[in-house]
Amino acid sequence: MTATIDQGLFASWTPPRDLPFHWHIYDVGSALPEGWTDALLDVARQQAAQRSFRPTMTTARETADAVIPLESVDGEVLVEQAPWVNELYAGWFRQLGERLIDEPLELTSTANRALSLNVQRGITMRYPCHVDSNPMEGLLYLTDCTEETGGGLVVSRNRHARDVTEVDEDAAVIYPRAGQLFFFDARFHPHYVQPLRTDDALRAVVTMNYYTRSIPEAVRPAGLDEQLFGAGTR
Ligand SMILES: O=C(O)CCC(=O)C(=O)O
Ligand SMILES: [Fe+2]
Repeated sequence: MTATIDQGLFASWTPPRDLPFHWHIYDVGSALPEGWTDALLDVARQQAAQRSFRPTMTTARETADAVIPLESVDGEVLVEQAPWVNELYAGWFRQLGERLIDEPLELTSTANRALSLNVQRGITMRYPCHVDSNPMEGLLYLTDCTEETGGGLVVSRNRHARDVTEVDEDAAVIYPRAGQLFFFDARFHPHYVQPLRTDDALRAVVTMNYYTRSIPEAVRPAGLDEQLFGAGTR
C-alpha cells in the first residue's frame, strides 16, 4: 500500500541537475595546541578594525542601500600576530581541503585575500549576504553558535536569492561549534551570518580562501578587496 503511494509521489520526479549545497566538517580543535582559541581571541581584541560594508561588488546579495558594520583582523595583521594560522592555511588545512576536491588548492597572492579573522559582537552586527568567488572556503570557528545564541550561517537553497529576505524564504541554517573546520563551495548559494541574540555574545571565525587552477584568483570580483579591507572604508 505505502509503496504504491510513494510510486505516485515520485512518478514525475527526477533528481536536480545542480548539486545540493553541501559542506564538510573536520573536528580539529583538540588536535591544535591548547590555548589556540584564546590566542586568536586576544589578537581579535587588540587588532580588530571596524568598517562599514556597502554592497558595491558583484558578489554582494544585499539591498543597494545596506550599510553593515563589520569587525575583522586583516590577513596581513593576522599573519604577523599568529603566523601559525598562515602555516595551517598553507599546510595541514590545505591538505584536509584537498581531500574533498579533485584539484590542488591554490593559495592567494596576498595575505589579505587569503585570511581574515571575522568578529561579530552583540545584536547589531551580522556578516553581509553574498556569494563566494572562490571554489573552496575554509572556516575555522573559535566560538560556539546554537539556536539560542544565534550567529547561524544561513545558506540559501535558491541560487537566485538577491537579499537576506529572499535567502530566508528557503535556507539551511548551520550552527558551527568552536574547533570545527568547515569546507564548502558557496559560489552559487547566497549566504549570510545571523546577528547574535544578546549584547555580550561573541562570534569569531578565521576565514580561508582557496582557489584552483580551473577557478583561479583572477575571478575574484573587482571592488571586493576595497570593501573588506580597504583603507577608505575603515
Ligand atoms: O562566518 C561564517 O560563518 C561565514 C563567513 C563567510 O561566508 C565568508 O567569509 O565568506
Ligand atoms: Fe562566504
